[in-house]
Amino acid sequence: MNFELMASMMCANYGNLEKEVKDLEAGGIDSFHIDIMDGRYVPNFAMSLNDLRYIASAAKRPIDVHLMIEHPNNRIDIFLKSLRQGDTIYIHPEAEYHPSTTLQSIINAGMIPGIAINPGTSVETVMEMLRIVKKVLVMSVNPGNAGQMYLPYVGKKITKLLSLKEDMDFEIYWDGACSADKILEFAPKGVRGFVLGTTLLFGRDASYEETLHNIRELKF
Ligand code: S6P
Ligand code: MG
Repeated sequence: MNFELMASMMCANYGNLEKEVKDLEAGGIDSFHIDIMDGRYVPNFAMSLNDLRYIASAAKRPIDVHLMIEHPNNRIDIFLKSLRQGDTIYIHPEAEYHPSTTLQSIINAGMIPGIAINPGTSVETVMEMLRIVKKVLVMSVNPGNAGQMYLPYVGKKITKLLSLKEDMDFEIYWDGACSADKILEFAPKGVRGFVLGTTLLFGRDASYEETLHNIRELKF
């Protein structure tokens, strides 16, 4: 089965970030998920611009930036300059007055545009943006922290998005409390990728290579 695995780098060991990047790449990670927070849109400060730049310089695989900041359009150039063509930027539509303008800036810079949808945000309220973006990051926890519990009501929203993705030409990605049973259930249904954090990848006895291999083989 073809699905992508992303590493949630706010869960990585900051004591040796370069080794983390190398080990994850050697283990077969598809991309690095960078959670940028401003302490306003979400009540936390996870990663910052310098973390993003460092990981982008150390990594060969693509970067996915998940912007949990107010009015990303005010600062989008800074992020665009720190990335390579083909990297992804997700914005939260609620955090922006004119999210389609921000998405257009991302497209014009040669990056992949995405939106992140909070658990309490309906598909209907982002419907027009589904025509613009290539990726939809479905939050299955409220944004702001790693290590939270899965919110089961999000499952219905994924079903709705799965029914729209072909016609509207986007792929669905999962972010939050991603466990083995979620991959087993949703990868066959067409969810394209999964952000892995404390639930499945980090802080375990197994090496990244072993864990990622087992996930790809669906050996849980
Ligand atoms: C949450 C953030 C996520 C987390 C991820 C961590 O605000 O957007 O990307 O880092 O959910 O994974 P886990 O398995 O600890 O929930
Ligand atoms: Mg995230």
